[in-house]
Amino acid sequence: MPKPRLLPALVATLACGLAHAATPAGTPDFVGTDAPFAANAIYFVLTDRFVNGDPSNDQRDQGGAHRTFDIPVPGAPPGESANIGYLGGDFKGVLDNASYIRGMGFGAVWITPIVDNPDEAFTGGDPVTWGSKFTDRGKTGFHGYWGVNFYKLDEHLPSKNLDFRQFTAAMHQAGLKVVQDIVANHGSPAFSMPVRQPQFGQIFDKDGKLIADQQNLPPYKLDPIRNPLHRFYHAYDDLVQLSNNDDQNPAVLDYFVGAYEQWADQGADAFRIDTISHMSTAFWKQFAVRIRAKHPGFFMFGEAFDYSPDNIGQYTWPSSGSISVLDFPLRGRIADVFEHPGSDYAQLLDRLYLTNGPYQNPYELVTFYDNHDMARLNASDSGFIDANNWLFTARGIPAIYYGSETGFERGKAEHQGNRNYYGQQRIDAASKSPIYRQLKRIAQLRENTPALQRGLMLPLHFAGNQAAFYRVYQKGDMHQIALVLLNKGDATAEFDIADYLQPGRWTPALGGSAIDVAEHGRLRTSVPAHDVQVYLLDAAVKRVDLLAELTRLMQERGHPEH
Ligand SMILES: [Ca+2]
Ligand SMILES: [Ca+2]
Ligand SMILES: [Ca+2]
Repeated sequence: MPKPRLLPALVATLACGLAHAATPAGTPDFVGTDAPFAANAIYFVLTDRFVNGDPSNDQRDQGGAHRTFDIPVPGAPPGESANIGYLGGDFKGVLDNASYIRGMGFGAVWITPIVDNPDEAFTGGDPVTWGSKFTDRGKTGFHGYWGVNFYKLDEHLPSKNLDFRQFTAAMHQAGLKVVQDIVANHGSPAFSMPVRQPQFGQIFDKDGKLIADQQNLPPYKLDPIRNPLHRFYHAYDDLVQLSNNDDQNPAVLDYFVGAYEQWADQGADAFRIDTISHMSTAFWKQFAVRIRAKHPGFFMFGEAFDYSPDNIGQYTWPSSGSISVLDFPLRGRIADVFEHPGSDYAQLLDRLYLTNGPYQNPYELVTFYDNHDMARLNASDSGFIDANNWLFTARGIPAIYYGSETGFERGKAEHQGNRNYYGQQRIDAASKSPIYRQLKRIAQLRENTPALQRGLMLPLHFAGNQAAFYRVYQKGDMHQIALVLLNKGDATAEFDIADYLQPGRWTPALGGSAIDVAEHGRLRTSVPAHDVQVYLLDAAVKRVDLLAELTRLMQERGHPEH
């Protein structure tokens, strides 16, 4: 994992929020992660579907017979819609709402791939119908995952005086980091077209020269030995009709290292790696080493779309490049718990892997409940509020998909509204949503509470509608103990905490009265329905059994073989 380093912002937070003096020498470190990026919560936008900030880059006439703008999915039930064309969202739309995102308590924005995608709708594959999966006929690269030139911005994104470098600089100015979504596994759909289309199945280099071309051939008909334009690809398929980049070919590695180094040089702060499990760990190891040679500690997390922790854990190991992953296994349980009011918090416990787990460092996983490739969380407003209260207090780096702050298109999968256009009007009205108000409260709390961002997690009580746990950050002369109490029930819940409870004055971070806890005392309090309370004790850990338990958590954190 990236070398420990404290961000100036975190140091400032720690300086004003935490006790410094009176820490005895030799105080042990209790740290979930020191990766600076873990201080941020992530807001994920599908750029084309967030806000159209500049109609002049919409390319509404693009594509000729295979036009690309505004293509509704056929077969929508009354009152519903989905779209597979471009809808105009761009860098300016994201930047115009930087203060909205920042104000909600997020420190980073994950944007979909920025590289050039084909300028026509795809004519091969299977037809897109309402709710269909793995269908691409008639679809465009509005999502950005069909790259043809990975060194070039797609023309729908920038505006005058707002190229990528200017975009990242302005985002940084607004207090937001930029997570760039990157693809190396595939280019665009490459075969099954009735008539060959320009750009599809082709890849161009930095100078615009054609370096790979599948020529509309099925993969098994590729001839990499004799045809240099076929050498970029495997002669077997991978995902639908997408070209399958040859991860054994050093030229492929060079091409993508060069491209993504270029974007990192232009201000990307972190990478989200698409389809990481569709390429070898040897490829990613070399990729990560080369990116970090120029950008030390560069944070990356991969999408291995797999609910098995044993399958996805390997990507986080140093032998695979120390790349974190999206926490799919926990996501499955989060949906089970927060979509179903009668559920039990204990279902989350065995997907945390706080000790001797499959991950190099479970505290660096990116946690989430839905995204663009699955149905959005199908929960009530209360369910969303409860899910957010969990995500922003438990271990991991929370990522929220655009629109979730208002329950936008809840329960909807791709081709059913999942990726619909959000727009300025909904953003301007977001504060009317109870989900938004509670999300903002808990996200801002995480932003101001190092223990919630990066502290060790010690579960106390997970049962029915209640969960209680500590988060502890202690390093050098900085220390903070947080006690998190969650209630996802419809009635007020009583908490009576005694385990590992250190004496002192515990301050409620979300309002209420401080509680003085005596030696071997208890902390009794109530938490309203669908709410959270966090008590903070800004003190070094002194209680003997708490010291012992945190020492064990620290020693057994991560994968036992590393
Ligand atoms: Ca636009
Ligand atoms: Ca394009
Ligand atoms: Ca592949």
